[in-house]
Amino acid sequence: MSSLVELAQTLVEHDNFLIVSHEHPDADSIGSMLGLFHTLSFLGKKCQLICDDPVPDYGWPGMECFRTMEEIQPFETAIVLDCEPSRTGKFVSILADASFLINIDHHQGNNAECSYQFVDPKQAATAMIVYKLVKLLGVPFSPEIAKSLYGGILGDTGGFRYSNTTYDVFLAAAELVTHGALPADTARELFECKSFEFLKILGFALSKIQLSTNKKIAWMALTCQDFHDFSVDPSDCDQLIQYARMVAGTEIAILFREVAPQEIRIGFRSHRVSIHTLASHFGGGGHLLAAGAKVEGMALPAVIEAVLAQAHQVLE
Ligand SMILES: [Mn+2]
Repeated sequence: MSSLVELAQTLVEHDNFLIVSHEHPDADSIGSMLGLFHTLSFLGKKCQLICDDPVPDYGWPGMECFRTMEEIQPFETAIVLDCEPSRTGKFVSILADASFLINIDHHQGNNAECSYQFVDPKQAATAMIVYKLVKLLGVPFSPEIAKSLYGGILGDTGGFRYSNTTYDVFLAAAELVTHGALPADTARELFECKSFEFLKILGFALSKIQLSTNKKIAWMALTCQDFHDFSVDPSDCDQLIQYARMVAGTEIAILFREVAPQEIRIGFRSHRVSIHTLASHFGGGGHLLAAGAKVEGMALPAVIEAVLAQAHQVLE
């Protein structure tokens, strides 16, 4: 049974870290990576931050330290944050070189094989776990650490709106604000600063939103051609699902993105019904009320049909 104290001890005992997270990093993966990077650096540890996808330009301290696959220097200990190691894309092979592999996550069902694993699905964000680690390690919250972790928590709680927004989350956020996190700036960076192209495709997606006959499922589907027409990267459009989720009276929201022919990314959101099993049915995973999957080898209309049929079963 792993504990946070043991995890803190494990970090102290190791050095020369490589920190990595999932593909298409979100606010929590970036915030927890940066927060841990600043913390380990404070402890005098050698540390590399790695990401091969474009990192959203939130302007948080340390973002300039991200390196690509080609720039990786020799390392000893790898830390995978906010996902299981198999979801790190092209870094999977690099992680095999680590003499010690640590996995820190809050996703339900993560039971990956590694040297040391700490998974707590009760935590609202991986940044919450890192926040607790920082305290256990006795590292003072610098503005750099505070801003990064606050951003991660704000991202995964949807701006303190989702059901994972607990008393603990508010306490952590308050402490981070004391140490330099900036609520208004971070909220704007995460939720209110969209590219012109994104707003155009949002308008298009809203005009195409669909509702099941029982009015319980709202979904949106965008094709490769749509992304091309609007000059938007499909990876930058995962937030569209927030809008499908707003339809009054619905239980489940689904976003289909055809990122390449016969490669469909599916996002699921729910207000109450667990959609975790729905996502795992299609090879994905996530949380009880927010999950995702990727289906390959099927065309978009067939995927939509299969997923909607399964979603109706979940509601029965
Ligand atoms: Mn997360």
